[in-house]
Amino acid sequence: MEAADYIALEERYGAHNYKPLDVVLTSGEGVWVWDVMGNRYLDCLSAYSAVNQGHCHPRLVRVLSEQARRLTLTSRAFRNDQLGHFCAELCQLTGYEKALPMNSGAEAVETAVKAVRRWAHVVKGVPDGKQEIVVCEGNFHGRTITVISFSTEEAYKRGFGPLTPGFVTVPYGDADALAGAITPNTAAVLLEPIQGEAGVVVPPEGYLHEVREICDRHEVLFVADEIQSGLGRTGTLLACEHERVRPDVVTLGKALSGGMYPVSAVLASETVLGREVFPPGSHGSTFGGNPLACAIAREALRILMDEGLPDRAAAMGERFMSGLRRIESSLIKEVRGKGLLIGVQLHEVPGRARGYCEALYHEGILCKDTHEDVIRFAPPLVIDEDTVDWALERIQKVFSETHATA
Ligand code: IF1
Repeated sequence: MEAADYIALEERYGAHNYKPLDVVLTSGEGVWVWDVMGNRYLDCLSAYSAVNQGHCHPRLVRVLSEQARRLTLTSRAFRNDQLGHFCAELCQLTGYEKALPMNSGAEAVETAVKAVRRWAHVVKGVPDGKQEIVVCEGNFHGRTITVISFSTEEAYKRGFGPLTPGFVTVPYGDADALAGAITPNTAAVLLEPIQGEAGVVVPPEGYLHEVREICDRHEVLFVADEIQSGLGRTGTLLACEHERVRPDVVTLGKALSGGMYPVSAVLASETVLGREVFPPGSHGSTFGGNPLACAIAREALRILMDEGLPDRAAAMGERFMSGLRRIESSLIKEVRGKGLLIGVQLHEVPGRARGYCEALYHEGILCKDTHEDVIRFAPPLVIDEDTVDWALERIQKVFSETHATA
C-alpha cells in the first residue's frame, strides 16, 4: 500500500476529530520515526511528551513482552504482584504518601477533581455541591465532559452541554487574581506548571511559589497537572521543582509508561488519597493499576533515572533554545519554554504555524502547531547534541524562507 491508501482508509472509516499531517508512520526508534515510504523523521512532538524515553525503548519492549506473557489484567477485585511495587516506587521517587493509578491523563484529572471535592466536604466541611475549584485561562487538562467544562477554549466545549459547574477561572500567571477568587468553598487550585496546549506558556518567575502560599493561607489544595510538563520534560523530574514548590496533589500520565501503554496516576498525602476520601468502592477503573501497566511504568521510571533524562532535557533544551534564539527571522516573535518543552511563537498570520510545520515535515522534522501561531518543539529526552544541531540547521533553513499557510 502507498501512503495515500492508508490515508484514504483512515478518512473513509475513521472519525475526523483530528487533522494530522499526511505522514504515515510505521516504525520508531529513539528520536527517529519512519514512514511507509521509508523516509526518516525527527519526532519533535514525542506524542505530546508521552515518549520522553524515546520510541520503542528496548528495556520497555522487553518488560512489556515478558509481563504480557505472564499476566496482563486481574481487575482490582484481586491483588497482583506489580501494583504495590509501582505505587511504592512512584511515591518514593516523588516524595508523596499515596498513589492512585488510572489509565488516561483525563481520568487522572477527573480523579483529582473527585478527591479534592470530597476532601473539601469531608475534611474542610464545605457543604456537598458547593465545592469550587479555581482553574486558569488557557488550561488544557483533557477531553472528558467535566474537564472541558472548565476549558476556556470554545472549540473544545461548544455543543457538549450541559457542562459541569463548580469551576472559577482566573488569568494564568496572575497570583492576585487567584487570591481574589478564593472563597470558603474553594477546595483546590488546579493548574499546569507550564501550559502546554496554550502554546508553551511559562508563568512569571515566583508564580508557583505564590500559588503555594495562597493555598496554604486559605487551606486550599494546590493541584499541579504534570501530565505533560512532568517526568523530566522541562529539565527537572516535576516542573514545580523549578521553584522548589511542592503541590498537594500531582497528576501524571503520558511518559509514565514511556508511550508504551496508557498509564496515569494521582499522587497526594494520606489525607487526600486515604480511606476518608476514597474508601473501598468509592472510585475505580477496570484497567487502573493492572499488572502490565504497572510493570511498564516501573521500568519507564527506572529508565528516566538511570539515563539521567531530566538533566539531559535541561542540557539539550538549553542547546536547542539558544540555537533557536540565534535564528534571525522576522517571522519569529518569541522562543520560550523550559528544558525540552519549547514553543516558537510566530507573528500572527492565521494558519502560518501549520504552514511551517508542513515545511519542517519536508525537511524531516515532525512537529505540531498549537493555537495558529506557536510551533512546539518537544523531542524525546534521549536526543543528543548532534541531533539537536541537525534539527537547528533545518529549522534555520525553513525560517529563512517564506511558506504559504496551510
Ligand atoms: C488531544 C493538547 C497537549 C495534557 C495535560 C491532561 C491531559 C493532557 C497537561 C489529558 C493531554 C494531549 C491530548 C491530545 C493532545 C495533547 C495536548 F494539545 F491537546 F493539549 F499535550 F497539550 N493534562 N494532552 O496535556 O491526557 O487524557 O490525553 O491522556 O486531546 O488532542 P490524556
